[in-house]
Amino acid sequence: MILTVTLNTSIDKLYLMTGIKPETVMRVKEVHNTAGGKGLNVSRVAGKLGEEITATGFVGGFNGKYLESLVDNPLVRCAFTHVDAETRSCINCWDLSDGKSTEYLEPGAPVTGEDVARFLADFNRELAGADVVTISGSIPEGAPDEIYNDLIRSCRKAGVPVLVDTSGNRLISAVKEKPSFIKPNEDEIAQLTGRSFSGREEAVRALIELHESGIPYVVLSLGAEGALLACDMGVFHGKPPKITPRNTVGCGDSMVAGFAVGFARHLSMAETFRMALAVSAASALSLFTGDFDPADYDRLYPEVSIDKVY
Ligand code: TA6
Repeated sequence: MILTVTLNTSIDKLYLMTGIKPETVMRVKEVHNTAGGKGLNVSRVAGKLGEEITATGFVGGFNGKYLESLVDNPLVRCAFTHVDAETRSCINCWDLSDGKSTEYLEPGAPVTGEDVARFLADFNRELAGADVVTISGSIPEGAPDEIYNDLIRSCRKAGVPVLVDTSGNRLISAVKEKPSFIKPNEDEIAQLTGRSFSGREEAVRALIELHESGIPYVVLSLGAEGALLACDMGVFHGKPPKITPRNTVGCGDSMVAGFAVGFARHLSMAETFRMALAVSAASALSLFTGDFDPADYDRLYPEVSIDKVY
């Protein structure tokens, strides 16, 4: 079972419009609502890959109940901590005329210290049955800045691999606890190593430095160019075949889902990396965040190239 943590869940609203113009009144052609927040995207994709998921985090108010009703994969069990604060919405405005999208991420309503204590009790109860844990996204106001550090320490004490996909100071702080997997962007790698880098060679060196600091798997996403993975066996460049993406929002979450499933199934590094890249590329072909067509995944999986670069 993969235990996912989404402290800042969201009703993700995809607005399809044509020719978005500022300072005008725009009519939205289509609205698609999904249970969102990065960890919910991870949950949906990992569930669609066939793994049993327990989804945890905060949900609250009418939006919280609506979010749970949107979780429709029987493999994904909702084990959220219910709070009074209304779950936020995140809006992705998609312009059909040029395929460009702009996201508006609400901060998330504040949670109380009592809410946090209940979540930690819920998390530690579910951790007992977990094979892998993923921790994704931002945290709502009221949650301690170090909460991810506490969760990582609990996972390490329980001997459960923990994948962390967050950003900024939370990632910088979480790395101190040596999680099993991180997926920093270039700016975060520069913050973590204390120096900026340019070019593939310097990126490889920075990933090796982070790996050697005690993080078993360090991934740098390269977008359409795939990703670099630093691990005990060296540094690998994985690249999916060229595709024409429809919606890249949530592709990073899909990549995390692929790694989590690979870890849960004790697959080899190569199979895990291939799965992560294929499902991330397949999710870019879906209009909906945190979704993919299994036929796309099956077609892309053998086409992924993985080369050892160090
Ligand atoms: O990565 C896409 C996404 O998960 C959206 O679905 C939206 O929920 C947003 O990110 C949330 O990001 P945050 O960093 O606030 O958790």
